[in-house]
Amino acid sequence: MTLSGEYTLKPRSWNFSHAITRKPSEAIVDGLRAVDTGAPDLTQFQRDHDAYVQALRSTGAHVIELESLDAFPDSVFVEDAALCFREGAILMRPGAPSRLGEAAAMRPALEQVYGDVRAIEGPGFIEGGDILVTESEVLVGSSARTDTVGIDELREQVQDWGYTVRHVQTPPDVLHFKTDCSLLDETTILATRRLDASGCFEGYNVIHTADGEEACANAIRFNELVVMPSGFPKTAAKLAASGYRVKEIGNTEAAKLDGGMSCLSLRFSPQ
Ligand code: CIR
Repeated sequence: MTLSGEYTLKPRSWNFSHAITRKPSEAIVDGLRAVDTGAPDLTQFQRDHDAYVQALRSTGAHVIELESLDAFPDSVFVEDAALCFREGAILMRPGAPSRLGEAAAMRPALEQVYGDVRAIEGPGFIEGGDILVTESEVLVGSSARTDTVGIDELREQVQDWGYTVRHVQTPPDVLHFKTDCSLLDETTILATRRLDASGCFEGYNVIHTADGEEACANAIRFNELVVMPSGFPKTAAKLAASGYRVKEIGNTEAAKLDGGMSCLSLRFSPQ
């Protein structure tokens, strides 16, 4: 409370009390990838994953680390299996057949923290990586994994919680909408020029990834930190110069499977 007696509400789009992660499994070598650049090294993956969890915890958040799931090689990328709001959580319906079962596997963890856990029932598909929740709206990109029917069902499911869903396009040959963008604060987005050129961020301030560093567009704003993959110095410097506190995390192994910083966690503050 301020001296004048007003409550200062923290922006819900980047202030989080909780996160859920899942440990990488030995099966990670069978994870999906657009281009095969070699199998990820589990030991390095685990090291980077530990550093990621530590970074989230350093902000004071409670991080629930789930055990690895050998039946689902891509299950370390928890973001695709669910979408969390203050009011409740929604299990997604991943468009990749090998990932469909990850949604149900996430239910028990979400029921520990939420009284209201819903699910996309289908027939459409939708993955969390295609969803950017800003302070004012929920942007969902159509992609090879997310279709119009899935987006329409999400819209219906979140209507009574007061969220507005806007259907946008993930660029062709890009895995997910958030492969190319991240939320930095209530009004600012980090995006590649190719995605920004689609016009989907009209009304927002957009900071572009530096030329040649498009692969770092997938970052997260988590409390006071902007967590981004290491190895992208020009974009990191741009963000620091704009006043963000940047924390770099190794991402070489997840990147072999087209994964980045947002994919590795569900971030939320249950009411
Ligand atoms: C996949 O293709 O589904 C995984 N190998 C990578 C998922 C990355 N998730 C994300 O961007 N949210």
